[in-house]
Amino acid sequence: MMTIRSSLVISCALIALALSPATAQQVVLKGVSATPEKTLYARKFERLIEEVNTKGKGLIEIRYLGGAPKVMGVFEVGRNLKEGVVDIANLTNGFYTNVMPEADAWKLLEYSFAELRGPQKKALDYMQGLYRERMNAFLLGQQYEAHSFHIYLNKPIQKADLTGLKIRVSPVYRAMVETLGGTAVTTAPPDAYTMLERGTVDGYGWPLHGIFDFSWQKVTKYRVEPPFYRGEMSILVNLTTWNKLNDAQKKLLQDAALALEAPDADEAKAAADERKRQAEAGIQPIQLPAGEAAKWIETSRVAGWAAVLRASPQHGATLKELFTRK
Ligand code: 173
Repeated sequence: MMTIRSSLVISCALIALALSPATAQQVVLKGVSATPEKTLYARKFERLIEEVNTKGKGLIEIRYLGGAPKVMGVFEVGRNLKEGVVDIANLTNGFYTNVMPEADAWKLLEYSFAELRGPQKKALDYMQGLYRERMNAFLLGQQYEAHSFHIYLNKPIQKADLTGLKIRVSPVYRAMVETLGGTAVTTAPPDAYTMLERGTVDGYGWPLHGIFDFSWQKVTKYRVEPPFYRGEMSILVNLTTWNKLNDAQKKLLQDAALALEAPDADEAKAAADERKRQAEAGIQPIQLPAGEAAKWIETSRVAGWAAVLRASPQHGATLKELFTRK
């Protein structure tokens, strides 16, 4: 039988528990994706939100405001994260170079996410320092590392040469397109459809995956092979918000994000399926001849690093050192 004394001990323990920070009122974070809701490059982030909200009941909730450009401009997401208007964001490097020019270097990284978490941790630590300094942010995790980029065109090319062509870009492709003689036009992804339809641009840069989300197959004739660079979508948290979280809240977010860094097991098949799906939709691959293909890749790399060094004389050389294999 429970004595008065033991029930008193239990009541005191319950009161203490209720007052401890771990059970303080749950935190609500405002979340935004820089890619439109329910598109490929928003989906993993949306899954993370569901998981955190399910497992974190009473502890933490991510209130999903939706994706850009519906809820805010694509190139505003990084700035809004920095200013704390947004607490957690899903965005790729090319969308926030206006806040952190060095983010552009992610596309040139020659290591896997797993290596960044292990033997190449100093590269990740260096970037965390820049996130802190430039945008008051913490990089929670990255996704889609096996995804690389293509130039899609409506006029055929035979060489690594974009002279006379106007290409929709995000900052990811700008240096490459310009070095190959093309004219780069920066737009938010959903704007590309009308521009292609009207012939305002002759093509665009985009990863292999995801063009069907925007119906671009209807206004695209060619996809140039080979792919170049390396994709990533980062999940960033405003650092002031992050620092206010308790250990349990941090762990829940961190574990969910790290789970997304694991490579997709069926990536090679998914890439083959996507090429087939594009072919069936009428998009022809342009296979550049070997020498031109090599020039295509080399130009992307050389022009990419030159742009990083130009944008960040202070950190560019260190990033090149940390990001490339010897
Ligand atoms: O807008 C883009 O073409 C771009 O840079 C990008 C990067 C990763 C995923 C989707 C788009």
